[in-house]
Amino acid sequence: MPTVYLLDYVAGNVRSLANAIEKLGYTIQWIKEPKDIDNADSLILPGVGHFGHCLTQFSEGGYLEPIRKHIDSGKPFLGICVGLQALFEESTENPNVPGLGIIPAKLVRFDDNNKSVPHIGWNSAATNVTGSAQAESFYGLRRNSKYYYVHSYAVPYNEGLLERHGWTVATAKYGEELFVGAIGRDNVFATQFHPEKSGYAGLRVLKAFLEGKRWETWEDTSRHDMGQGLTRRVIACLDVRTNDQGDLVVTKGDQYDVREKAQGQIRNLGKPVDMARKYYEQGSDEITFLNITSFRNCPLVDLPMLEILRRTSENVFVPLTIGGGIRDTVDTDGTKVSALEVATLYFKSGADKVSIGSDAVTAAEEYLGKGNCLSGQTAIETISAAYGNQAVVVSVDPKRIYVKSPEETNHHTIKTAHPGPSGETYCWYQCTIKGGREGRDMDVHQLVTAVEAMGAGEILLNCIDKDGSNSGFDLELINDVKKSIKIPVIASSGAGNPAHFEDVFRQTSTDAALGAGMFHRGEYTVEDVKYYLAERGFLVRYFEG
Ligand code: 1PR
Repeated sequence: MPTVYLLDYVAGNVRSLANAIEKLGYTIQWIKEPKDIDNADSLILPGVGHFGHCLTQFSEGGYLEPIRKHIDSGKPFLGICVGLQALFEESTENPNVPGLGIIPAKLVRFDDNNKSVPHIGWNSAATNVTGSAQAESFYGLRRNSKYYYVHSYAVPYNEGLLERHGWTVATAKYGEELFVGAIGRDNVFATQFHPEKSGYAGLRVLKAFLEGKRWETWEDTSRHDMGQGLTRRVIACLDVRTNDQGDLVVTKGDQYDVREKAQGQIRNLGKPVDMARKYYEQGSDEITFLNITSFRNCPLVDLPMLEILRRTSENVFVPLTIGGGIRDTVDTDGTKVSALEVATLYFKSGADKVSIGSDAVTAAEEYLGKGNCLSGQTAIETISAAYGNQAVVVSVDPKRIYVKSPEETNHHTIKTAHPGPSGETYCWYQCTIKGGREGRDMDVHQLVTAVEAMGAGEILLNCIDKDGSNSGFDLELINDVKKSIKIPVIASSGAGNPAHFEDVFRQTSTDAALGAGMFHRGEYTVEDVKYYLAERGFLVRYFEG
């Protein structure tokens, strides 16, 4: 089997890249020290995290010169995400740290005035070579395919500039900003997106690189351009717990109660790995696993959850998020284990993001209690420092509390169009912990602004009142949270049919929407939702198989 050399220099999920390469029939050789690069016929530089951190690690580890030498020798080189960024001159993320300077341009942060940053989701990577039935494909990139991006910094695209230096560029557009999505010249190819997380479209790009197929002619059978830009992200969520027989099953509650009303048994809706694969094939843009009883036991003995991730990531090539029990903990033998170590276990097993619930609330309470002072010690801070903000999702479990007027509470209220049981026209959203069992003296506005300051990269916004109700998302809550923060928001709880997804994308500026029960009960597929949205003018991504 042909061998590919992979440089694992930063903490990150390189497991999924290894899985994707192995799926294509190659074996992986990990580069452990600079001299190993001499043996590499084909070198891949993956990357997540910060530009400065990555370049400093190269430099301190003595990798910079061997990488340059590899590139100069004409042997194939692929850079992914920060691996692409490293090829440029510099980034405003860390202006004092120089890049490799192989490509004459620099990275700047996306403008967050009218859009969320980081840029997370599925976007295009389109070259100018388009149009005819016999199209030329650059490293397997296709005009109508979508690829998974997650980054805050990008190289703005100036038409013709990089081309004059011999580079071929594929672009993507976020808001009004056109940026470099992929770039290549001679033996060098790099993608800002993650091919290993981009479904079949991404595997095709990896395959083209591994087989050295820079240009390929293919039959473009699509009748029209699907449209460029960020697609509407639709996510399937699997709440997982042990049932009364001791098996890990996918379950689903109504307002977080997961027991059948009649027999009192845990609702068993299927097997986690099989269901994740099913949703991947229906076109789910990400899969989220929530270990919903994690607060009762130690995640380190929860090996089946790690096994679920390992097995899922072998065949599911979209981002995987795992939540439940991400916090400092004590193992059954008394060993203290930090939240960062718990997260590392999950990342090594194939997770791309961890989702923090209860611990984020307690950390935010401390942050606010100390006058908005960062400790540097919380799970959010330590994990985002090591793996990047994009790897840390905060899952919020709020409950609606009605009041007659804003003066009745110290909390941030909103005027609601859905009055309370006694006709109250205001409400606030109370944060809860332990799966909604314990309410805290903190509102959602306080929580999301605090965790954004602490380094969270995304908010998974549930709503206990709406969970399992099939009555649509809580649009008022979502709009209120979107106004408070710049990081992306995933709207969750209440989806009962495809029209609810249209409502949430039309009436709020949410960055993604998540459904659970309606998919698990087989009432609609993820593809049904995508078709419905596409018919109404929204840009979506379909599964390519
Ligand atoms: O507190 O860090 O250990 O994390 C625990 C995680 O488990 C949190 O993310 C919390 O939201 C979740 N959780 C805990 N208990 C439950 C429960 O249901 N009893 N599930 C629970 C939360 C909510 C959504 C659900 C949507 C969509 N699940 O993720 O999937 O509401 O449902 P729908 O479309 O069917 O309405 P920690």
